[in-house]
Amino acid sequence: MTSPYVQEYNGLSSGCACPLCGAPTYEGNGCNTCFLPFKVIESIQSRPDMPRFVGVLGTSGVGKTVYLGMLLDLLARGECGLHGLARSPFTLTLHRKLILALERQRFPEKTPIESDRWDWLHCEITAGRKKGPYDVVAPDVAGEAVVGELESQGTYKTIRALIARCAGLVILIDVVQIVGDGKGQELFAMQLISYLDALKPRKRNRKIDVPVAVVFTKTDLCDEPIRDPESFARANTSALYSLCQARLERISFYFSGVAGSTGRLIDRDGQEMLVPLRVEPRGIVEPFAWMVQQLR
Ligand SMILES: Nc1nc2c(ncn2[C@@H]2O[C@H](COP(=O)(O)OP(=O)(O)OP(=O)(O)O)[C@@H](O)[C@H]2O)c(=O)[nH]1
Ligand SMILES: [Mg+2]
Repeated sequence: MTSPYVQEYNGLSSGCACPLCGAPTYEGNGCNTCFLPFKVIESIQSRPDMPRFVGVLGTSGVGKTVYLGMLLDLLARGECGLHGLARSPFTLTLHRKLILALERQRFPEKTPIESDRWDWLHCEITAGRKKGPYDVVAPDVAGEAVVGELESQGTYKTIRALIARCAGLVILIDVVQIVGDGKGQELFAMQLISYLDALKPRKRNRKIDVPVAVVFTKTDLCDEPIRDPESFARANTSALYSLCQARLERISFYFSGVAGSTGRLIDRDGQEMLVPLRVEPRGIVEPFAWMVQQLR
């Protein structure tokens, strides 16, 4: 049986429209415009309804891979009233990479910059009785690609297409850098919101309707527990906070942490490495749960 989705996009005889950017694609190939891999197109086409694309974005080293891998683990078990069922084997690759790394008391490898090497997730999400189930698709992108696209638009077409198309956005911010008085993380998040603003068509003077969750990561490394993320954002990232209030219709602030305790190892080359000694995920599902509740 052909799914309604395929029929809808079968205007072209040789293939279908790319579910991410809308450009024509050809049978058996990924998208030549935004580089959405064929396996993702195929997985989406096998489903009856169009998925929601979600962006989980942040600079390199902010914790995207760790966050997404742990999110998949918790969703598979069912947390915060959310259940996630992997809809494709490639979803399990991202999940497995994190779990295998944590089992060895390591963090996963950094994500390669080439978009054809990114892992993707495609999950069916059930959020209680009121909503769903519906599908969510998200890539685990490299931070350099996000920064590169913000700095030179059109350089990383997958990132551009994702920001233009996303139904929801999770922006990760490294809390250690914020507490250390660095402005880079805040400026990155502001640039990303401005880019979203530029790409999302809407009526004049209206705020951006896409729900945005701002997540301060690695809170396990903070000396002081942070109790109220919104007050923390207002006090420590005031320019970002004001921009969010001015431009976003739906915004919420969160904290997350995956490691319960960490240690520092020095390898043979004298390189220092942070390793997780204990795994104690906190605040992983909450931002995602808020965001999927907002998705229309
Ligand atoms: N303490 C602590 N450290 C973390 C946590 N998450 C990530 N880290 C550290 O941050 C590093 C980078 O995490 P990744 O998830 O690989 O970061 P990323 O955003 O995917 O980075 P790119 O792949 O380069 O874009 C890890 O190797 C850890 O050292 C966390 O929850 N707690
Ligand atoms: Mg990564």
